[in-house]
Amino acid sequence: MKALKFFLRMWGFIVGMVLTFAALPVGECKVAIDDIRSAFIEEFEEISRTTYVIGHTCPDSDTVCSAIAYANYKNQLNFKCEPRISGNLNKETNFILKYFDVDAPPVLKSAKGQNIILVDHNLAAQAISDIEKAHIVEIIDHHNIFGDIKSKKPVFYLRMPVGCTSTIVWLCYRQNNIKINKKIAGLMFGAILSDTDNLRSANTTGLDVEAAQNLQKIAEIEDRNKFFLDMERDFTNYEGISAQDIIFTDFKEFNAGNLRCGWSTVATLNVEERENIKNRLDEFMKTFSSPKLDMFFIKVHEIEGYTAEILAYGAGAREILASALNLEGKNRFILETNLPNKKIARAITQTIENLRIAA
Ligand SMILES: [Mn+2]
Repeated sequence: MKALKFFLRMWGFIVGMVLTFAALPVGECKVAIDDIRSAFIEEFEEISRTTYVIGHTCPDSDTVCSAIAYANYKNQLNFKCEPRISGNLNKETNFILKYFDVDAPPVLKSAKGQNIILVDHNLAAQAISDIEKAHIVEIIDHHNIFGDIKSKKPVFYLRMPVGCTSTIVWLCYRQNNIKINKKIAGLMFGAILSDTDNLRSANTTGLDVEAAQNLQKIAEIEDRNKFFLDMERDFTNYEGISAQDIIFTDFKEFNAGNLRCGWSTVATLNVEERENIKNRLDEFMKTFSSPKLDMFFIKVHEIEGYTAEILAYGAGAREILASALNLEGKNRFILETNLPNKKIARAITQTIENLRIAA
């Protein structure tokens, strides 16, 4: 009897172990995922036609590089895909493409009637203008879901809370055991550094770090920091650009309580440049006024050491900023580690609302 009990117990243990380990490898699932993906694309009558992979308007490096890398990935799986862009490339993206000797994708003039894969966005306002007339077959993205892109049929929607779309594309290659060539690796590497500020921004995940390390090796880049600074040098060169243009290149507005605030973000290369630009912008702001804004904030950050200084203009703006950042009594608002704009804007809004309640 004892022997039987022991045998049953051991049998249960062995079966349990087998089931556990059988469930661990995801190899079997990967094939299934790709079957689903191809089934969706094949449902469209125009399957023999090319599917265009395209990112958002005002293209940045992630949107362009992910479109190229994802089209390349789909082609390895025997789909007919080509990357497209929806606007002019910025200096940073031009640097990456030139560095790895890759041609810029052509501009897609119209999405009407085309098979489209969206990368790096899921918002109609950021998509090519006639997106509602397209057959969207996939969305690969890492942003919040706004949900105003409509599809006529079920789409393959791959969305992960990581720092960069290229990290998701890298994962697609890995999960399907598809070799990444040096050029494609370089593009994805550049995109990840761009979207994560060289793996330092608050949205950087372990997966972004792993992807960047792997891609850096394939792309044969020796020094990541040097590559990043080279990539940003042109992008942060404001020679010949007016203070007003610098301030309004990356500008947003937000409501804080009953106040309307302006927020400008300016990237510089290092602390010295941060100081230079700060002085230029501060000089300009003494003469600037906007009738519809109550407060105006400018964040000048530098990418070498990842510090920032925030400038505040308008009645009470400095006091509110000091309180929001816990920097009361300081005459300059310097962040030893750069913070996301959203986080600062939220703190400002909270401070203003608290004041309103107290009053
Ligand atoms: Mn992105």
